[in-house]
Amino acid sequence: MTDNQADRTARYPRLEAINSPEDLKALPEKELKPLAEEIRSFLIEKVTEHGGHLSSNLGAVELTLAIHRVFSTPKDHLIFDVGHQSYTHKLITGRRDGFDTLRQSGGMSGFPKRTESEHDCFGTGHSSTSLSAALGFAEADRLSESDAYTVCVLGDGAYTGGMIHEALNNCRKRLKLIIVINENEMSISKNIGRFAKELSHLRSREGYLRTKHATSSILLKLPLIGKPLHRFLWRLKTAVKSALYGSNYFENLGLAYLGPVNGNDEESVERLLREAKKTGQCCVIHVKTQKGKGYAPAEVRPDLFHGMSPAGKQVPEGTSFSEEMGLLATSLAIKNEKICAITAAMETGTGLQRFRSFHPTRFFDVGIAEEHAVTFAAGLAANGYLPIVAVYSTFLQRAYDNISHDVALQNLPVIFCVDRAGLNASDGATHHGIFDVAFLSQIPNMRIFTPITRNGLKNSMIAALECGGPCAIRYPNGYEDPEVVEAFYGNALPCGIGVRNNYLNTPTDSPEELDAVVITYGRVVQEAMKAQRLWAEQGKKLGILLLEQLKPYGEVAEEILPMLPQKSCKVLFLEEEIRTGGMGMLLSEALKAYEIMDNKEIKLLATNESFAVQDRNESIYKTVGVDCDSIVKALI
Ligand SMILES: Cc1ncc(C[n+]2csc(CCOP(=O)(O)OP(=O)(O)O)c2C)c(N)n1
Repeated sequence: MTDNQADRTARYPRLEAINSPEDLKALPEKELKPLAEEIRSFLIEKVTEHGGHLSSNLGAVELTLAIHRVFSTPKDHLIFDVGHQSYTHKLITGRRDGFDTLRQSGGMSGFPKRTESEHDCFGTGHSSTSLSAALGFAEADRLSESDAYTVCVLGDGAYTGGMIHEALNNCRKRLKLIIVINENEMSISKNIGRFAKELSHLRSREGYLRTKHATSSILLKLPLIGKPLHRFLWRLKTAVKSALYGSNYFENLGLAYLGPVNGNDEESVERLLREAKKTGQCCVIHVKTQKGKGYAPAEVRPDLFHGMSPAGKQVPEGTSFSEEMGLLATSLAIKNEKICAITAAMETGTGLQRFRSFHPTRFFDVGIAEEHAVTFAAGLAANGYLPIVAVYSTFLQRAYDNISHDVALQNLPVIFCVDRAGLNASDGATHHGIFDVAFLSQIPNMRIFTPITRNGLKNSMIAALECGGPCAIRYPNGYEDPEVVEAFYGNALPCGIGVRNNYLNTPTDSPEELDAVVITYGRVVQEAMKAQRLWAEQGKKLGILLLEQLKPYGEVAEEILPMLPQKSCKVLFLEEEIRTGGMGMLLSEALKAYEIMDNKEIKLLATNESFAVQDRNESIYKTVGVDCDSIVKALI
């Protein structure tokens, strides 16, 4: 046993003895509370060190223990919505050591992953998918006459997503499906909207199902009068219950509803789950938990500990792109009363807090509902307003048809502020923003801006507001790089947006001095600059063209022409996005129409053709093949 292991065994004796759900099932009841405490301490230690989701995991400890004591994965199927609360599940299913590599290159994912464990039957990361998937599992089990159960766990935030309600609409009573709704009154920030209110109003009916089950079986056994009497009592009970409690959404859909119970009390949850299992039918279990439980700072401000960075990560001084967007939108909206801002449950992440305080009537948090956010914006725009939809690149994916059919087809002036564009290292495949350029490029009428400085962001916002049609402004997570500002803008911060270069600094400089040109946009320009320095050491001159706008590609191509050498040379199109349908393909195509390109050798360097993996910030460019070395190699 290593010192490390010995230390862990001393501090987490119960947890160290749990290597599978069977070990948990064998644990005496009185050991569960101390085990939950050990799990919390372990999670706090590991997540504060490596980063990850903390508050949601601390809230879901007892709930997860109860599920694993009542059901048996992998035979039974357990699906976590978003999956950011699945750490206890990972601990119980033999992945304790994985917490030392959490969210790192080649390490354990922060989300459930089919390739990671047989206990992760379905991968998640984006919200509100769990119930549709669970329904698929349950129907498949019905078809194959399996007696396996499917349990899905979703938060009251996920419950605001339309897919959950589409799936509820399809739920059938006779499925071995348990839907656990974990209400903690929080999405990332405070949960809002009608669904959240309705959930919190649902009143306790503990024991109801047990009584109903027992009464039903007795009545139905009575000859002749059994069935009609059962029907009569059922109607009477529904009427009385409705009068007492108001109507219950789930019961109105024909599903059994149990709860709410304290989800941080393992015994209560376990009892409810066993009751639900006994019915053999589809049940909704409602639990209430405390987000951040057991860690005082997270109990007070669960939003601040929703997602944590690894210990020691330096946060640069200044204003992040998200904050800058929020500030710009707020000040532009003071002058222009038509500007509105919309977020899909990501107010803080997208920097819109100040907008909400200054312009509360023009701020809309629609819940985790990106499709709705976009079409809602289309409605506002069609009725004379100027909506800004601030959304992470990866979450915008699900609103593709809304952007195309509702916004672009009608050429409506909606501004998409596409945050976290590009690679987002440690969250992994589900969170990289590497598809937006490709999918937005296919949409007619759409303009795409790609600022990489705060000034560029401001100019893009102004241009977008003026253009009168749909625009996407995409920018990465984080802060502007002073070296990029220095190299491409010097002291003069230009108005307008366009193509910037860092090789025509004086009137006597000429593109003819260049040995090759890199055309790029976004944060990956930093890798091109490294390659430029490397080339300079060898006496070779690499020119970089930094694009602040991509689409319309024809306009951008025309702007580029005077900056290209007439002579024969290599031109490398570099992007941290997916290659197919991206800038490299489309802009090189547009440029090929000009004679100047006839003697150029075109190279494309982009994220290789797959879902990029999770990694450290420092190594992700190398992993996906768009780092400095790959650039140099491509130019040989
Ligand atoms: C489609 C989509 N939009 C946004 C997010 C970002 N996100 C991650 S967790 C979360 C809140 C989830 O709240 P809830 O389901 O109540 O779970 P809790 O964290 O409260 O346990 C959000 C908005 C996401 N994962 N997927």
